[in-house]
Amino acid sequence: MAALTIMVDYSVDSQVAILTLDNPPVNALSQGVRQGIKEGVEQALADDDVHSIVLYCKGRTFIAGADITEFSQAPKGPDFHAVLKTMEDASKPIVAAIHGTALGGGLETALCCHYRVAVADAKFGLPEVNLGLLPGAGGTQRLPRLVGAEKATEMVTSGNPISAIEALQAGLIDRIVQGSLLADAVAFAREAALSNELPRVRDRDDKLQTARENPDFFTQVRQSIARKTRGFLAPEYNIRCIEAAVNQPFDEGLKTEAKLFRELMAGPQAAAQQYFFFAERQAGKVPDIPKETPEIPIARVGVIGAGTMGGGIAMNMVNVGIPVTLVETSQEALDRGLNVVRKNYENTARKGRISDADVEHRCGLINGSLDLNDLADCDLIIEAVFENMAVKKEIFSTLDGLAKDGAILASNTSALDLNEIAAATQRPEWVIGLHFFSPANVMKLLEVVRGEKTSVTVIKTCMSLAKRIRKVAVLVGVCHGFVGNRILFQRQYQADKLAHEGATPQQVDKVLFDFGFPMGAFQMSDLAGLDIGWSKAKSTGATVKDRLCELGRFGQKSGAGFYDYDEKRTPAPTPVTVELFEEFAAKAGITRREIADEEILDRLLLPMINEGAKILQERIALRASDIDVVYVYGYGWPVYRGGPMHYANTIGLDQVVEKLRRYQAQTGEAFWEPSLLLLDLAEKGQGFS
Ligand code: 3H9
Repeated sequence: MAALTIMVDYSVDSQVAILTLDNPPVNALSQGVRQGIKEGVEQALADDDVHSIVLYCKGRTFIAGADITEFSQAPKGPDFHAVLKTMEDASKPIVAAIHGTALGGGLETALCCHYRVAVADAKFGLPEVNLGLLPGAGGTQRLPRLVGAEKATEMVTSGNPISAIEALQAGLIDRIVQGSLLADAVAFAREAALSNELPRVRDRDDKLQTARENPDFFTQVRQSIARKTRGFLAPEYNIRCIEAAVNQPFDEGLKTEAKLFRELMAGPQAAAQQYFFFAERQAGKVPDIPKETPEIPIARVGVIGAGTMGGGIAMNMVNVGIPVTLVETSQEALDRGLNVVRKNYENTARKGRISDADVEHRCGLINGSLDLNDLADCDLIIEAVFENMAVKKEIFSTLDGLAKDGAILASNTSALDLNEIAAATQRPEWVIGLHFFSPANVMKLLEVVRGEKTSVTVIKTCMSLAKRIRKVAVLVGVCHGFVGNRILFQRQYQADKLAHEGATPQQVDKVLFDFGFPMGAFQMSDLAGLDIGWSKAKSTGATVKDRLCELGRFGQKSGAGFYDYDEKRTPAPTPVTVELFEEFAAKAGITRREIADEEILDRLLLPMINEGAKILQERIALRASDIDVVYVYGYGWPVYRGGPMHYANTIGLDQVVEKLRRYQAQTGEAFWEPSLLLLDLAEKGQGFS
């Protein structure tokens, strides 16, 4: 075997040239790969003893796409399009041998081969949309020619990969191999050489016919994804490319694709989404945990509390086959919790996402109990009762007496002092916070809260467990509200103030919705429930929220809160809320006024950025990008704006400081004082990095 570049080897097996790519971890199309493929194909074409070529990848996957780290660098080495042209125009058949994931530029490379064979568990996709892009190397023009415009549109707008069997049925691949991938691909190449055919995807046209005959097709696609893709540019650009594939000759379509790709690549959304791709992966890395740190095997989990959170947490575990002991204080509460879990699974089964047998299997993995002693054999026990320090301390003290040695004791607290909870045990190093977000079976974020004494083994185990249950974990330190809620408190405070000063809740919410959040601050409060931490007996009616609760307006669940709700839970503005804000404003001597949307947005977002900077300064978060991961996955910050810290970088930290100072001068409030870190970075002309 001869090395063409350090990433590509060339060998010949009885007239079949084999190009072996080796660029761990995912065989991205880095410069050395592109160069190696081009030289390898040219060498094989020049070699009279070679009649066909196989493109094969070492390691865990076929090419998973362009090398994203190269996007921010000046282009080097052979142009990707030139490499693909050499392949597509080759006078000897090329066979792509696919395992793992053929994604993005990887699938585009395979589409420029004459044939594609794959192992049964391979996956195929064009996920560029998730990076704010479109497949810019012919993918939008070639894929619909093989699988039809309908399937191609679905793949490029969702970014979701398809399985080998689906790919075979759709015509994307030619064969699923059962034996050794390389040996079978070589055998396939021999057959191909005998056939004397060189099928090029670009020459196909038949599969585009259905879309051509349906003039409403693209309108329907746009309508069907409008809600899900609101605010994002890339899905629409991807659709335009498929439209070009349907309506333009191939080479014209390629030009359209190239033009739209360049536009996206130059824009802020692609930058934000690519930043976020790496931010998400970075979040899993904890610098002070040595590689050799052992992990505790988690074979059984205990969950205390079968409410919305406890039930959702249990579902996460049984979804990946981890049995759960779910403990409640009364049979009624336990039955209610178990019923909700079953209903959730039955709904998922009704949508066809799991089978009826899955429903039974998963429900069967949850063992309900009324006795904390049943948690004695659990490797991890997660307390998910309501937010009350005294109750939590009592539970942890009890757990200390009954949990086995080496069991991790976790609290799902969303704001309380984890160190105080840990101090209720004799084993604080085994105590950690696992802050799931509601609904816990859906939301991707998990804040892993590191107490003063939490051991690195416990942290490492919990970070791994998060991956296993398909969550994105972010490690945070102890403070009131940790990263997510602490920042949110600032936004809520301003939202409330704005409503006192003259903005309506729907104006505030619309500003946030238009920015890209799925809902605004008041709708979010209504969803969470206004009665959290409120009791009829102790209510003083001191805030608008208290008064709403006194009126029985607890939020969505009672059909009314800041808004009125119909049976479909659609919010409608109500004079009740506005009158309450007017009454409170009058009492406080606030003159109500019209407030511009721009001021509302500033006053909601700038304090979040400032609080994020304080969190970094206090080392509650390891890095600015971790805060962004918390906000995108836990609070609906639009990923095309990167997260609050990335967003601050795009505005410029000097601008952030200037605006904070302006509001400080206007109001005289210390609230607006910029954090020291923010001041320092702004002065140096730097961003959060
Ligand atoms: C594209 O192709 C544009 C084209 O249309 C051409 C235009 C002209 N580049 O996710 P993991 C790194 S755009 C560079 O933890 P997994 C990743 O950062 C691309 N690096 O593993 C991580 O590094 P580290 C279209 C990449 O097993 C490590 O690999 N393709 C790339 O959970 C492991 O990643 C995509 O969007 C890359 N393309 O998942 C696919 N991909 O260890 C993006 C990964 O230092 N990739 N890395 O943190 C993925 O979806 C997943 O990585 C994959 C593996 C499913 C492949």
